[in-house]
Amino acid sequence: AEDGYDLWLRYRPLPAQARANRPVAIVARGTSSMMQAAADELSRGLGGLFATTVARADHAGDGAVVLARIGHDEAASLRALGPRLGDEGYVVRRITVAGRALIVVAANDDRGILYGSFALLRWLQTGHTLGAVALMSRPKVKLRVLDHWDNLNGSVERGYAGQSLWDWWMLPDVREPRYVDYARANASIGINGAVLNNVNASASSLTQRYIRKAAALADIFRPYGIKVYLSARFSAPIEIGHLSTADPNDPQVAAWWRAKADEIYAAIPDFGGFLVKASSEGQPGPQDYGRSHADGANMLAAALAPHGGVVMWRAFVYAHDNPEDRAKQAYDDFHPLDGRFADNVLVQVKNGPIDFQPREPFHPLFGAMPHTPLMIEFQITKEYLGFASHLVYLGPLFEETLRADTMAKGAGSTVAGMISGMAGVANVGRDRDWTGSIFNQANWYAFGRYAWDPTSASDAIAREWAAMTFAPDPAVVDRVARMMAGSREAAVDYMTPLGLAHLMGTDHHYGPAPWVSALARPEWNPVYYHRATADGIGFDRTASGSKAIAQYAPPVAQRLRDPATTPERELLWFHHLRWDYRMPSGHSLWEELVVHYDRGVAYVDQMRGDWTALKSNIDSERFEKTAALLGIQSREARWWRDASLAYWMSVNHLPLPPGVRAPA
Ligand code: GCW
Repeated sequence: AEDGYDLWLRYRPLPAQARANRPVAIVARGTSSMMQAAADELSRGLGGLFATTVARADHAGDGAVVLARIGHDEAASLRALGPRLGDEGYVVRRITVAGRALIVVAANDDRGILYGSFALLRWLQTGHTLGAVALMSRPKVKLRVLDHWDNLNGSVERGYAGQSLWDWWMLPDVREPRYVDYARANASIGINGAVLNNVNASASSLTQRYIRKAAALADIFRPYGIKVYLSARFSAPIEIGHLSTADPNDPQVAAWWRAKADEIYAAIPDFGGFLVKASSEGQPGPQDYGRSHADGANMLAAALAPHGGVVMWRAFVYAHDNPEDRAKQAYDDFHPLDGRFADNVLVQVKNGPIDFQPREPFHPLFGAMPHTPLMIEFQITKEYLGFASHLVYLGPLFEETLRADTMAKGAGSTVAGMISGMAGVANVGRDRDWTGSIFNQANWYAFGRYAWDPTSASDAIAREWAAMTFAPDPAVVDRVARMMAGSREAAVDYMTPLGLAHLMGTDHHYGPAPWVSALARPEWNPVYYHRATADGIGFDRTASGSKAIAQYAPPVAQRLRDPATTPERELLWFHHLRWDYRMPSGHSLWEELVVHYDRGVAYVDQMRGDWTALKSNIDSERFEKTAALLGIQSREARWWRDASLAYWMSVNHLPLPPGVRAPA
């Protein structure tokens, strides 16, 4: 059945004319489990695409696909390319060796060969011919990691695709085939790490029992180049170590973590390291003992260093009271610590300064920590973007932040150019289609492709995904890519246009609630963010307000200070403006807001129309489910628009502008 389980690795037969030049055998020059995984995938993939059996062989006869290390065996003539491939890079070429025409997948390491094998399959799946293959690529970012917010009881924080993939109860004995398929999907897009458990971590995940379970998953993932990491609860020495403190400066605490790291590495020799959420949202951390984030991170880093592990220390902090502006705290806490972290610490910064909103400006820590390796954290799961029911392609969101110019070292200091790792909060669960909807699979896919190359173009990724997921037929690809292209902007328009943020319902974050004002902490309330009054709307972050703009490099701050030079899409993030403020379009701010809400609704209707037009091109199971979800989205886009406008009108007492509302 077409239930989406195969993701983008469908391998349905290519059209007959594309099958002319078919591969005759797969020859692996090596015996590692990674080389085997690559050969198995090719045998499955080529077999499916060419509707034939492509067997493994030892002899590379004419028409064989050969996997070999650069400079060796059939890849001997490619030696000169070695230095350009580095670690994990690959080359796929059609070359003639002793009169035999071969397809050679070559790399300096087996991981590169694995990635090259998937790249060859992708080449074919996206409608290209075997004879024309000529691929070469290497990752631009070293750590490409999925963060699972999975709890040990099987629930997933902010997960909208069913229970956790990991069956902790049955592990380590029951090794579900699904774990292998998860690893294949990740390897196909270059993801090389997985943090198994929620950052709101249970200390139990570090007990011997759970280490054995994690080790079983690590064994399954290893052939696919995926390292396992764990979220570490900072107070674990108290909870499972029976110490009276977790103070990072206490030698007993440091010794406990060293012993714990030794224990983990005995079970998982290539363990990746720890992800830590500390002194944030009620989680324990070094600040409980009057120590800094650097003290905490460095203590853990010292325990991992002898084994080659890293600490990914999150900068998502808003612990102490910050009634003035929550957006400022991460910078205030971390900027002074630049240069004080151990070599194996990476500071993991969310894409924006608040929390995975439909749109945020880039986080001011990018560019402000020149002596600290940074990771960027995106949310793939759509906590603030309509969960699994709204079609929102995140490629443009990733692209917007990665291309943002921090100006930290002059023009061209992009976020993409300064990151050592990319983490994505996973959107997978036990649903048959993994992600709760077919189009959500595209966000997992796009995350991996961006982590490989943060300078990618979101439209090209959408087209690749569409071809692999549906069919490499231009009529399908064009239409699907068109739907995806503006879907995120549409969600911004009907939820939080012109730089508004955090207007979602309390706790669940689904649906509009801009009127909420009485929650215990000021920065939990939507009114804290929009600041709408009879006179105007928006959060003043200029010198007359919270001064958050000063956290950006001077040329950026300069531009943001003035509403006229602030990007329109971020206008109300940085400025409180009168309802009659004149927009470049000639509309008043109020009129412009209404235009955006309408535009968002209209886009959803257009997506529905596009999808309906694809009915004869898509199998009924995937077609019907997506159609139903678009129905929900169309209803809820209107809910967002109408509830938001009704609320703004109750505040500004303005009538709906005449003539700007599109027909319903
Ligand atoms: O986005 C918010 C979520 C929390 C989450 C937190 C974080 C894991 O609402 O559920 O907790 O961010 O990123 O730590």
